[in-house]
Amino acid sequence: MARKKIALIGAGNIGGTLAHLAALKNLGDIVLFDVVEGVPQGKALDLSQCGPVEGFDAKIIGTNDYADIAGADVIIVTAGVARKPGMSRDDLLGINLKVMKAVGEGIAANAPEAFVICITNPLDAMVWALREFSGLPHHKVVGMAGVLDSARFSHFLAEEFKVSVKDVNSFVLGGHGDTMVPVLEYSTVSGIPVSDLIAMGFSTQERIDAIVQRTRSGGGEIVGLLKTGSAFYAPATSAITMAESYIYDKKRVLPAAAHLTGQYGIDNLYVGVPIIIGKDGVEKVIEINLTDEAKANLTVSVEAVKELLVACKGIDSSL
Ligand code: TXD
Repeated sequence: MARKKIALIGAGNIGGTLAHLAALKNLGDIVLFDVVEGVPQGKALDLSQCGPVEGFDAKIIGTNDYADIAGADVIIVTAGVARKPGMSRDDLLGINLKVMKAVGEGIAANAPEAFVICITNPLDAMVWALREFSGLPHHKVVGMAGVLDSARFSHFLAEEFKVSVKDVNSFVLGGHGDTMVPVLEYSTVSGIPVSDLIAMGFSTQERIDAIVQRTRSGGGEIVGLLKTGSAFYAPATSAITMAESYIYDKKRVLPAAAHLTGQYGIDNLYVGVPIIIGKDGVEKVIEINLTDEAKANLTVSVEAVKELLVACKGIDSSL
């Protein structure tokens, strides 16, 4: 069986980490694309030289030519500009919208059968725009944020409860931004709801509220520390998990920005919800019951995504 082909559009911090992980996990041959000359080629050569040590046979090439992504099975998009301290995700809108146009056209011309995972911020608007520009079916274009946001939430909860992170299962819905919705009702430790753990004295409501807030600003906390860029290890791991679910038809239930057609009362928007990812891409959007509070939070989050789309349409009249 021929090896899968993974194309990574954007060879920056996340792109390079994605290539490393994809090679270590033997997901397939890897093409690193970037507009900057030399960087994808240099990273590809460096990564290829891990092969003899790690024992992977993946072919890794760097390129500035979209023709090289031809026939890719999975494409992960990180192209664009990352947040600098003091810059909101939305400030990135104008710059990254233009990038999505170029990327969307490159994908449409060279790899229209691919499963596309968008990571570029502001995520919910960029994944929508990328889908529009590429013209791919909605179920083949998805945004990565929920897996990362949930991982951050789970990490903080595991630290708080002093339990293995392996046993923590948490859910974050809504847009990837300050309005994201960590859903406590579906967050558990080996099936035990957070509210029960609070009742048992593992934590207090105040401390959990603070964790919810820290999760919401989890990206900003790292930007503030790094000063020259944003998080990249956990974002890359999260996207690779989604790619694996597609490649191996795992049918994992993962929170991700998916195109909604009436679910949760939301139409024609990309919003973070639980989905099943399998060989057909987004195979199902799962509609969970939400408390009134979570519903209200989701509405705020959706309004923020809508505002971004209005701004996108203002910038590019073809949208
Ligand atoms: O949860 C999430 N979705 C995110 C999103 C979590 C963390 C970071 N998130 C966003 O991912 C971040 O705000 C950025 O928009 C992307 C990529 O982050 P990364 O840290 O990898 O940024 P870099 O290191 O700046 O890399 C971006 C690369 C860089 O090499 C540019 O030269 C390249 O993108 N770039 C392009 N590549 C191809 N085509 C075009 N047009 C292009 N423009 C820039």
